[in-house]
Amino acid sequence: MSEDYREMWGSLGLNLEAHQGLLAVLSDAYQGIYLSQENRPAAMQYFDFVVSEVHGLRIVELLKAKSEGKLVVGTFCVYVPEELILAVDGVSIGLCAGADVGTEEAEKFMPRNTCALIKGFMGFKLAGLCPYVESADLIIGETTCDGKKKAYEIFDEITKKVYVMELPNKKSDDGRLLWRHEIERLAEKLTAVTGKEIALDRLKEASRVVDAKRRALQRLSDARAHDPAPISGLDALLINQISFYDDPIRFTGKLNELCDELDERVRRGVGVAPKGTPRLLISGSPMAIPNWKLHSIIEQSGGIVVGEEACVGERNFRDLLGDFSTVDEAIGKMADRSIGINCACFTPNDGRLADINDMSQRLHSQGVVHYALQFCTPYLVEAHGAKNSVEAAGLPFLRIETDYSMEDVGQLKTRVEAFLEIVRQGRPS
Ligand code: BJ8
Repeated sequence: MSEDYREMWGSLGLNLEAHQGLLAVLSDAYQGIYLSQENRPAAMQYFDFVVSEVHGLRIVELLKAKSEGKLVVGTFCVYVPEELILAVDGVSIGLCAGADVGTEEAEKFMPRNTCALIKGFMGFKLAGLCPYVESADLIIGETTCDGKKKAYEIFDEITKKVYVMELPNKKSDDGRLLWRHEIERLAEKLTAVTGKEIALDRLKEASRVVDAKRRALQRLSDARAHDPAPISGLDALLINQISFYDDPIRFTGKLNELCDELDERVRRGVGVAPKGTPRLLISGSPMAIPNWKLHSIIEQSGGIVVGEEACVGERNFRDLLGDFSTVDEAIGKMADRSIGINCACFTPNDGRLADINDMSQRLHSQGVVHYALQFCTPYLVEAHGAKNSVEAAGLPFLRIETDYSMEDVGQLKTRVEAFLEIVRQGRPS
């Protein structure tokens, strides 16, 4: 951190000693995992800077926005339409959930067999380690998996800030209608809290900003289809993680600069790993920052990750909202766009199987690693269908179930190395 932010963290009620310890661990991990990579694009410097200021400068910006009367809204899921938050001049931020912190505190409220992501967001709050949750005026939850929806009840008891959107379980006509009503209800809630109506011109501007961000993320994804890959999977994952909490206009500008550099690399045949390096697609549970575990194991074992069929990845940016001429039409489009996301919380969810195979083809992936957090029942169960579908398409498949701890890294590395050998030989596992 370039400045001393202790006063600010203290005023937010963080546990200063524990927070200092967390930042020290993160900085070491970043050094070891990110800064030790070779031949990174020069434009990654901006994203390195953002990470170094994740609990510093960005929080200063959020507090400044609050002092100007803007609403800071924390979210946990890509079903929450960012456009609506921006249309009331709000700031949308993804909340901390990607590290094993405050587990002991979280387990006082949640069963031990709860996924690491849920224990992570509870733990960050309970241990006084998340300046985002403290800065947020409103936290939007959703009825996705059972763990999350029940955790939000307790999270609201603790923070008094949670508003929950009801997501259907099925993509039926009734399900779509329910979801459309939920988006209308969220619009009313945002208007009630801010006193600002959702006006067409503001919504159009918000949509332009969010779609531009999605387009830049699509460019990044397209660049990864090349061999040699112009950027590591680790760096691409980091950019996707940052897309949830950086200022969207600045982020889009910087990402487009990076993509220009990647296009140039592709033209010159420059890669971060030699041409012919085994290419893997990851599919499954989201990887919130600073969860870099699986990408780092794969890339340190001689493979390269070329895409993420995940919410911190393709599901977040694949579809644009596009143009509309009334607020009502925009709300209908928001409902259709987000319900097109193939999260394992839906049944049936065959669209996800098609997405995995489409991405594998487009990104020239030679194998699929299915990643599910321990106790994440929706994704753990869907691994069965994903395996059948990927193998039927002729690609090898590896199923990983893990958490945020480092205890199984050795074992995972052995399995990934064996899988990469299978991929090199070009045969299904
Ligand atoms: S749209 S994936 S962001 S719900 S890892 S908490 S599913 S037990 S996060 Fe998700 Fe929205 Fe779906 Fe995406 Fe539950 Fe699994 Fe934990 Fe999870």
